[in-house]
Amino acid sequence: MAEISAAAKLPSSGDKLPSENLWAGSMTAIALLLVGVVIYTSAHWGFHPPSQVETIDSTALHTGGEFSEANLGTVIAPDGSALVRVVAQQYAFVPSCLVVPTGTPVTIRLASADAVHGFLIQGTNVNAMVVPGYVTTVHTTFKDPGERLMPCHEYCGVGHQAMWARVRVVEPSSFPTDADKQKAVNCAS
Ligand SMILES: [Cu+2]
Repeated sequence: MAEISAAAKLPSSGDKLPSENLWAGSMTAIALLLVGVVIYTSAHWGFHPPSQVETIDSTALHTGGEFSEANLGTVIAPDGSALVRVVAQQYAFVPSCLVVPTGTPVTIRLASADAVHGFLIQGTNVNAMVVPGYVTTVHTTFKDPGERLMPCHEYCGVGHQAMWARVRVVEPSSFPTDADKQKAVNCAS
């Protein structure tokens, strides 16, 4: 009785308890599931991190260049695709209501005038950060007409919760055009 040492009661080093096997197996399954989700969302839904590293002077957006006031909003390129330019600033997106056509490739370019912001468009693959000093470019296509919310999802200061825009998706036939085609359009056009 007294001869049984404490060490003899422990399982030998090669043994695994059933609970250990269960734990290792379920952790492996969860890790594989997460990898699968990443592959599925990137391949099927087109979720990709914005890979373009394009710099801009965030302190001078209002003084001219690509993100000057007349350029903010949507322009239709000669090939029919849409290009949307937006400035994110504390605590609004400019313009606050974007208009885009259905069934058309849309490129959205954002620049921040101050802090780090983020944006997503409900029901689409659009979800990115807007970092001062860089231009964020995302691509999408809107299938159905309607209105979608575009909130800022990166805490950017005390007014963050009020920072959101709307995206109005319309049939190409009812897309607004600027009379002299000099200015980008938005919901108010
Ligand atoms: Cu913000």
